[in-house]
Amino acid sequence: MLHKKLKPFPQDFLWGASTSAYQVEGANLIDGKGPSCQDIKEIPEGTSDLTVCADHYHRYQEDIALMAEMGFKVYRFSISWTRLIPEGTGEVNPKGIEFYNNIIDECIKHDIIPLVTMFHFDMPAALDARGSWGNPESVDWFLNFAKVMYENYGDRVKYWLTINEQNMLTLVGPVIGTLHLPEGCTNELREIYQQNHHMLVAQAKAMALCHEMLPEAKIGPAPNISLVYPASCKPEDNLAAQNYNAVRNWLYLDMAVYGVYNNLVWAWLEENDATPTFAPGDEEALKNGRADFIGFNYYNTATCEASEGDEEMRSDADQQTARGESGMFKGYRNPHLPTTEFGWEIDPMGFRATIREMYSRYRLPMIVTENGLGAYDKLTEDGKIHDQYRINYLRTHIEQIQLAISDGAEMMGYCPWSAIDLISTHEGMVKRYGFIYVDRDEFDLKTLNRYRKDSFYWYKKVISTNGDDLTD
Ligand code: BGP
Repeated sequence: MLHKKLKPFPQDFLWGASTSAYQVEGANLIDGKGPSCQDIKEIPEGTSDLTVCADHYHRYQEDIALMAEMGFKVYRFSISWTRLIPEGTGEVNPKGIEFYNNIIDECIKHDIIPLVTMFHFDMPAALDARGSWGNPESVDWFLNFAKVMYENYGDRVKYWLTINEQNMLTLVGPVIGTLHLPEGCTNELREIYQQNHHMLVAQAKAMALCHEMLPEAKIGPAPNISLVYPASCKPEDNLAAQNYNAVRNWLYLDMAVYGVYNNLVWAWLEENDATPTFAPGDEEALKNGRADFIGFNYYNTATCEASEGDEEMRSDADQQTARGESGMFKGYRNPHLPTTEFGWEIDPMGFRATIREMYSRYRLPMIVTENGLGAYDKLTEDGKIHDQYRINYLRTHIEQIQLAISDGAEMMGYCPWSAIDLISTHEGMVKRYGFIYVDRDEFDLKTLNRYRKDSFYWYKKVISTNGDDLTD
């Protein structure tokens, strides 16, 4: 659709950016924090561990002041489960409660709205040892954690996100360091989708509890949504794209919004003897969990072709590279899209297409909870970081949000990844995303001083003009 005149960003549009606890905080076993699955995982070779990260734990005041300087309206961060409850259940850690009180108060002091992710890839190690999300009790563990957060922070936190990228935990858990498979597991697919089911029920119950305990607050999911294109106009490829769209995207949003399993996914699970077992009350619980808005992460689209059912699927897939499922779809490299230095395709127009499709399916306001470019930034001798490539990436994506708004979609805000440099899920510190540069290398912690990148000044102007001026 060509627009003669674009609609402006809403006046109360929430400009900001995101981080997650285990990637930014460091201090991973300090002040009573228990280990999470991230602290006991095998660190990918050549990448930093999580002991220091960006040292946000000790420098959050400086970091939030820099966010305020950019004009942030919102800061999306996650709460570490094991900082609050070191063993995952039982004793609450007062120092952990205090730390997030400080973060929230610091945001409010600067007129920044805290947007809290309740779970970002960091299952308590003690609960991992008890089966992680595969244990039916995980629903209650999570609900208890949710209650502790609502009780302590609900007076000031009005926007909540449940589980970050549940779809990626399910699709590429080993890459993120989260998949827990019990010994002797004979049907991996069933095990994984049983874990997924527990997360879905946990999310639904946490949303219902939020509405009960904090009637003023709003809560939504935060999956990673990438519209899937067919590799060609062959009808077989189109069906494959529908299949992957269902498995990757709609399963999660159909559940968060309508409380039902996506029918294509269910049929595929049935076909593979992998349908999850429902505990008594699950069906009702899923129906009762109601998202008020949709948070979603977008990095690029996906493309796939038909699967004949007997081919080998690639084994190196991560969040943004489609693998394939025999007889359902097969990942395909889109030849029309450039890629980042780390091999992720770049597709701003696909952002608009994704937003349009989501809005026509779900009709809920949406906030972008991640979007961004990972690159090898360089600090110059005079303390500058010339990240024009990041500005280009962000600008072209913000343009597409405005086009999507002009198409009639309801957008609440934009929180790119990431506010500040932090550790990547599996590619270390050198894969930087932030507006704020952190002076450290993969293994050399250097000064940990903060520097404003070129994108910092650019984003500040974008925010101050409410998205009217996207020029350099
Ligand atoms: C998302 C995660 C983030 C983040 C981002 C970038 O999948 O929610 O935690 O890290 O992707 O990915 P990566 O760190 O792999 O570059």
